[in-house]
Amino acid sequence: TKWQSAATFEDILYHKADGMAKVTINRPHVRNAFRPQTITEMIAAFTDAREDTEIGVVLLTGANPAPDGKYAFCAGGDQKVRGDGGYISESGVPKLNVLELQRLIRTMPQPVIALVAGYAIGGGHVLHVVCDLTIAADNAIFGQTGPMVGSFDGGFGASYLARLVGQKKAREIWYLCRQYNAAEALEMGLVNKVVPVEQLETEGIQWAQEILDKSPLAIRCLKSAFNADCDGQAGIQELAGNATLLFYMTQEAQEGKQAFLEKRKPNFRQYPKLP
Ligand code: 2NE
Repeated sequence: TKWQSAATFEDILYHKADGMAKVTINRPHVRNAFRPQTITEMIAAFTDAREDTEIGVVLLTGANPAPDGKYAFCAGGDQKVRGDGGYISESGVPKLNVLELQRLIRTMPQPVIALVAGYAIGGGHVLHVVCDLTIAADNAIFGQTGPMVGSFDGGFGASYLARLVGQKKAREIWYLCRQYNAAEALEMGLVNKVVPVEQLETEGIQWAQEILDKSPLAIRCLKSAFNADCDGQAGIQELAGNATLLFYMTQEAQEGKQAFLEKRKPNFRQYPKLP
């Protein structure tokens, strides 16, 4: 795969190739922990990928290994810039914009695959949780730390995690703040597959290319259908948005628009009332 840089950022790398976009958190000196700027850049990259009609799958990963040889997907919010009202941005404003990024990953039409090598911890763990699929390297380590460091994610980080691994396991993960290895993560249904670390990207590309061979509208509708089961009215809105998109492609819907533009009464009687 010949990755081409798609934009230049400070905290992330953003590449595209063969129908795929790849977002790489690039702060290995802090185990790829994110500051507000990191999240702002990730939102820009994911928004670009969502709008790009050539992109069918997005890979999310961390830059590895760090100079000390250790691997990390993401160690969550950068505790060095955490202030009283959230994480302090360069402009001095506290914000938790990672929740907006979670919603973007969750609701964008294309599947997002997390490629996790090393630590996926805290808010970094929640990022892989909200991705559609997760492929783990054999050195991956998963866990939440919130109750240890005075934080928690009671949104997707709690409720969707419980959908993945069950209520008892999700409560264990949050209440005890233990770390789990790749085999344990696979067993509890937290990840889709475990591969040797040097094969992680190759495996992710293989999965992405298999998805890209499938009907994009079918994949899009399935993603929103899976979300609709968990996401309440917002999930139904997403699924319904796809129904509207498909309806706009029919002659019946186009008759309504055409009649309005031609200042005539629409002739909807010509269309079959399917059983
Ligand atoms: C990830 C972990 C377990 C790795 O441990 P280890 O021993 O491999 O590395 P070490 O020495 O702890 O870390 C290496 C360098 O990265 C920094 C460290 O401070 C250290 O730098 P120096 O102090 O040597 O200069 N680093 C690592 N994680 C960082 C972080 N999150 N913020 C700032 N610097 C960090 C170990 O590093 C660890 O436990 N990290 C902290 C994990 C954590 O508690 N994250 C925050 C959870 S809360 C959250 O993410 C959140 C939320 O709950 C709700 C909304 C939004 C965010």
